[in-house]
Amino acid sequence: MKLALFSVLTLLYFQAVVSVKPPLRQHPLDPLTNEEFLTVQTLVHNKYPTSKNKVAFHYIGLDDPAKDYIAIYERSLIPVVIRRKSFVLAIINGQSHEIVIDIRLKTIDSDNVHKGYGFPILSVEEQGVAIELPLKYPAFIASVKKRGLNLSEVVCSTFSMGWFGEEESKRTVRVDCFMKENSVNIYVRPISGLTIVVDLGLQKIVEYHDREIETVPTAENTEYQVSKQSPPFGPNQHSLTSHQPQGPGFQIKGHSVSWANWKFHIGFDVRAGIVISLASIYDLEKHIYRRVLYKGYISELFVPYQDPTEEFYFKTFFDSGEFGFGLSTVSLIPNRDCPPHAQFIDTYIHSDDGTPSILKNAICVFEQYDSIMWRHTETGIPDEFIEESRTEVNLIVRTVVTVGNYDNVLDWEFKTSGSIKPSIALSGILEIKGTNIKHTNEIKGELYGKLVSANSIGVYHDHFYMYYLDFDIDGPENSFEKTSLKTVRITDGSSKRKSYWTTETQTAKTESDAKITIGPTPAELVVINPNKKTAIGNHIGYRLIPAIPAHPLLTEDDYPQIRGAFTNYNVWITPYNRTEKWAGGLYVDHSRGDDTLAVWTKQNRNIVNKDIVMWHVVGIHHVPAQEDFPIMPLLSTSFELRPTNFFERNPVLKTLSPKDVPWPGCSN
Ligand SMILES: *[C@@H]1O[C@H](CO)[C@@H](O)[C@H](O)[C@H]1NC(C)=O
Ligand SMILES: *[C@@H]1O[C@H](CO)[C@@H](O)[C@H](O)[C@H]1NC(C)=O
Ligand SMILES: [Cu+2]
Repeated sequence: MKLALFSVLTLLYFQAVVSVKPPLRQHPLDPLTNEEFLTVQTLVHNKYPTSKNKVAFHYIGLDDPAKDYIAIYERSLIPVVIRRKSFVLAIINGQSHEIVIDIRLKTIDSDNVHKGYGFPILSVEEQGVAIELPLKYPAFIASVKKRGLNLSEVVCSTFSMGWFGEEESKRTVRVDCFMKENSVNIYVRPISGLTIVVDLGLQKIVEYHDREIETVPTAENTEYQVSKQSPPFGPNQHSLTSHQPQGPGFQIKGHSVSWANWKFHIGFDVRAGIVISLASIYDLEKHIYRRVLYKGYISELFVPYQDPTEEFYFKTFFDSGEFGFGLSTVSLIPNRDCPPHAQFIDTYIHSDDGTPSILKNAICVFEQYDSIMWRHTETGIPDEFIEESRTEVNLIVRTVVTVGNYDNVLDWEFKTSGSIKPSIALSGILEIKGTNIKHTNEIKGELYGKLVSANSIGVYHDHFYMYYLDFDIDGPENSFEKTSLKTVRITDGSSKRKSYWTTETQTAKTESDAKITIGPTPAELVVINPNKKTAIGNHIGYRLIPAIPAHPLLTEDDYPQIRGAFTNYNVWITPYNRTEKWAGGLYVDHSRGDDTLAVWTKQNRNIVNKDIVMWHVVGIHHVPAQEDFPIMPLLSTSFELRPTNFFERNPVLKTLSPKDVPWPGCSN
């Protein structure tokens, strides 16, 4: 033993002497590096040489380490061996393979063929091939000519097709085409009346119909590039600077962030996009970091359009499972998407041949001098005037995911008071359906949307974001409590009042108890640690302050709703299960809804004093209006995870406001 310890110390000493700056140790939750992607690519290619096999990588990600392993990793003082494994979905000779690779040992641990329904995420490259096909397809060229349009000004885009009860499913996409003539705003200029279906395996058009002709909306007033706009500009906005003379209040080491009383890890995945892990908050009284969230990310985004005609019925998108939130993450624009004092993190994504490429400025981190943390003006004490106010400084972690026409601005906001506030803001361009109608007085019958400009229908649709929130409130064993607020009638004349309200708390025993529809009856939804109490005896916990609820309006037997059944409730609780990551299923393209959260929870498992996961649906019903055209100002929604008897008292009671910065020309 002594000898071994001696060798370790010698080794450490030796390393300290040799390397001036030791390389940053990899964290087991770090996203795959460039080299790791290449190792995965090589190992799969070694097993399936591309000379003899057709190999396409549809997902390469980190294979989640077991939570027990992470607990050991976090506790150990001596560095443990970093486990690095990758989970791969590859289509090899037409079959979906699930491959687990040990990156460190350079071995393939397992390789199974998926036999069920559905297909993996579409690759960017195969979609790139599909959108070129119509431009060389004689029937399409004839249709373009018939409409009097210029083929050189046509661009096309791919749309996942869903599943509508057909017995056999192939990997197909619909292709819609648009005019890019005189405006880059292609999505508001669709060429209507065409059905183009491309088989991604065959890479050819397998179905084509030219149905009817509706006017292509004109390019007039659709441009949004500032360089193409003419005056007058306005309203005017004055300059504003941000200046942190002491530097940023946060530190990023690799992918680990520490700021104020928080520390957490930022991961990234080609499917999930940004992943927040190991979020812990420092307790000033207990002198320890206390775990709040083991992991949080957007598990799926379901966007069903509400036009059942041939033109639009299939448009029921699952943006994460079909297109990849990570693959659709875009580089942030410094000083525009994030303030001047932001710091950026790059990440890697991969192509369908497995080659990694860097995505610059994928994530930004910055402090926001927001508003008031707490305040009070006291006028009730004679001869004394008390006013106390503390500035609130928050930390924002931001990404933007642009899936085709829509831009999703996704923030994780951390507050020193212990709250985590995820928010979503939508921008981008409406999906427009062309029409011959130029004015609302020409409307006869159902439009399935609103006229937002001449010849342009903004089709009704929803955006349902499904958040995966694996709480570990002071440890993994947690319970879920619903505290209902209910009216009590006073009938015995004991008060001048006739009623009051009080609370009634129930612990959800099983998954069924925890399927929550947020409605008119108010309730507090709290994840507690049933094994820990505050000094005065309350169970420590974190409360969900939900987003404004949006309930699905499709019938439960409708095919898109079967696939998107995870939106049937606003909140769900499941016992933690490493494979239950994707609320819409692992294989979402052409899925049949047999691997959704709604199906898993039918097991009605016990969730008392267990490692539990909360699933929260944040929805927006979108009835388009003229202001959404030609490009939509941010439309936002958010929710809050707020400490509830987690601390003994207000945890920011003794937090000082940041020092005032002297500024030239300012008197105070
Ligand atoms: C069609 O578009 C191309 C490319 O923009 C342009 O060069 C050409 O002049 C257009 N043809 C007609 C007939 O407008
Ligand atoms: C984890 O989830 C999968 C899918 O729902 C299920 O098949 C499996 O039995 C679960 N494992 C445990 C330990 O519950
Ligand atoms: Cu919308």
